[in-house]
Amino acid sequence: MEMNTNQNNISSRDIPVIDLSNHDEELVARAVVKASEEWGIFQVVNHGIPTELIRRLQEAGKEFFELPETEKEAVAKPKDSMDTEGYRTKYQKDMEGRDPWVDHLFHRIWPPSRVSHRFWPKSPPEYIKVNEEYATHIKKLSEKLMEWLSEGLGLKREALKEGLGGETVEYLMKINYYPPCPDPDMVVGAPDHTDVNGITLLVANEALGLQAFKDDHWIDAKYITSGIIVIIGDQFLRMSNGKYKSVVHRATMDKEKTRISWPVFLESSLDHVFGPLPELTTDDESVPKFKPYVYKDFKFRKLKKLSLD
Ligand SMILES: O=C(O)CCC(=O)C(=O)O
Repeated sequence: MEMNTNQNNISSRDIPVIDLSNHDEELVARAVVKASEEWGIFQVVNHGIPTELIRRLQEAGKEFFELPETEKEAVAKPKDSMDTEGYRTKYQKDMEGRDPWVDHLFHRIWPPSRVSHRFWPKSPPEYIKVNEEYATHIKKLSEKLMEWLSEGLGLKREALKEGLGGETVEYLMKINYYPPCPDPDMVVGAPDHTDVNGITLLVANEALGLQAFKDDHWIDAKYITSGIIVIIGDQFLRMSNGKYKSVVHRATMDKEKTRISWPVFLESSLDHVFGPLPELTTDDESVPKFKPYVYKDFKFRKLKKLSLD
């Protein structure tokens, strides 16, 4: 059946919420695996990242975006840069040609060898410290999730992390800043898409906007204070040989409130080759459903909307 992501069908079903503080780790791991198989998106609570740190991260990001444009331009993405890092304002039309209504900041937060402070705001002064602390925590949480997801594939705990590139896996912080929008039909926040990377961990402020597409319906991601939304991306869909879903999602606009979101994308370094994990396709019944790709080529083809095998 063809997927119609344009319809405005909103469902009252909720994206799964998983409490990581439950002492029965097997139960938690099973919930993470099930949500990744059936939804490709879920929200985790009591995940070990201090509420106060998330509050400080949000405050620092908000303060940066509230600076005058000239100050934000200090970390602008250079015009001739082929890389993602830097600040950009309203740049990409959606499929229907609607104008975007969002400003972005991208910078890597891990590994240290790939961190360039050139693109980290110097104002507010605590921006750097908060992001460094957040990087340590998000790395730990994401590695735990990857361990459970690897075991859910019947593999050793390190399998997905290693398949994504091990210690060379890059953590890319993005801040989306969506000002209030008087006419949401004319502009777009984030258009329908799946994430190109392995897995994304996102926090947002209290203005609603993130929606996931499931069973022909758009489903609102509920706001939970300090909740972290986990999104399975194309790399994990492929590495799991189709077992984990990369969810179609979008961000809508609020008429009155400014919405801000902080996704952290875990992705391979550009020259890394990824594809269905070899251990999953050893017997005759489990043929690889996807071809291996150098991540750089995969990203390029996806961006240019070229076919992908
Ligand atoms: O703002 C959001 O909640 C979603 C953002 C998103 O999907 C993206 O930046 O790729």
